[in-house]
Parts: sequence; structure tokens; C-alpha cells
Amino acid sequence: MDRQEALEIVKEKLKPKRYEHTIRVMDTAVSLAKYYGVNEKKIELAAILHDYAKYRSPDEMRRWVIKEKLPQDILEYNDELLHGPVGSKMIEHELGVKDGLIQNAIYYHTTGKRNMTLFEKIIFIADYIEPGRQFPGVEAVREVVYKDIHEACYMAATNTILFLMEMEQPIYPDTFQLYNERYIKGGK
Ligand code: DGI
Ligand code: FE
Ligand code: FE
Repeated sequence: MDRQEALEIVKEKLKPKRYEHTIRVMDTAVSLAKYYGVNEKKIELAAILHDYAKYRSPDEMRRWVIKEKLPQDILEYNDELLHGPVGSKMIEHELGVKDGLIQNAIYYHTTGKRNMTLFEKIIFIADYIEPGRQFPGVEAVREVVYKDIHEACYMAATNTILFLMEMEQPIYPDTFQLYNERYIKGGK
């Protein structure tokens, strides 16, 4: 699937604001891919499709979690967590995009996880730092990302955990695993 086709598909699936976010994630991710020597075309497609499932109903996403035998514990957390794992399956079944690199990056783009590949980290962090984001602490992450993308991901995980705790929201263990990686077993 080429860039133009993918953009047309997501334009129809996403609200205008989310589509603009997607374009910014794409630009950010492609620039990181260039810098870190990762396949730019693949990163571009992963970025364009990363929020593909974002506006499906929770009911539909829950059915996909069951049908595709995704980890059932995600059903107990915030519905926001579903669009990554479910999106990774939907792009294969609905669009014919069957590519493990792309699918895994989409799968983990919201929570992160331990031992992410560089490809996964680029999508995860591009989603976090794209120029439209205004999270507290995001500027410091932008400053680090071209020096040390691993550190940037740990910072993003830390900020997200602090934010979710402040909001008294549950936190999915994969996000803690990413956070912990910075301190244990020379994780990078
Ligand atoms: O889809 P986007 O809005 O572009 O961004 P995203 O996929 O990172 O989703 C962010 C939402 O996910 C945000 O509202 C916080 C929420 N969320 C809920 N539980 C968790 C979580 N994010 C992480 N990292 N870990 C959680 O446990
Ligand atoms: Fe997302
Ligand atoms: Fe996103």
C-alpha cells in the first residue's frame, strides 16, 4: 500500500483533528527514521495507520480482542488502550497490510513495552512528541529524542505514568515495564 492510498483511507476513518495529528506523526516519524537509519517507507505507512482503529466503538474493539485472542486483560483497562492492539489486526484483515514490523509498532504505540525495537520506539515517540502535543514535559523529550531515543521513550513513559496517576486512572503494566527498563538489566 502506498502513502497516498493509506492517507485516503485514514482520512475517511478519522476525524479532521485526528487526521492532522496523523500527518504530524508521519512527518515526525519519517524524520526520526532518516536520522536513525530505519526504513522510511515502512515507518511512513506505520505512522499513517497508527490510529486507524481510534474511532471504532468500544463494543466493536472488544469483539476484536476476543476474536483475535488478544490479551484479555486489556479489556479491564481504559478503552483508550484498545485501538493499538485492535488496529494492528484491523489493518491486516480490512486493508491487507500484513507486516509484522508495522503491526507491532501500531500494537504497542499507546502503552509502549519492554525491549521495543527501534522501529516501535520511533512510532511510540513520534506519537508522543509530534508538534501538536502539549503534554507537560514534552519539550524536554523533544530535546532528547535525537540524542537518545531510548531515553526519550523512558521519559515519555514516566510522564504518562505520572499523568495517569494524577488522573487516578489505571496504568497498564507494559507502560511500567518500559519505565523499569531504564533502571534494570541494562535494558537498551
Ligand atoms: O491515540 P492518541 O491520542 O494519538 O495517543 P495514544 O495512542 O498514546 O493514546 C493516549 C491515551 O491512552 C491517553 O488518553 C492516555 C491513555 N492511556 C490509558 N491507559 C494507559 C494510557 N496510556 C498508557 N501509556 N498507558 C496506560 O496504561
Ligand atoms: Fe493512538
Ligand atoms: Fe496517535
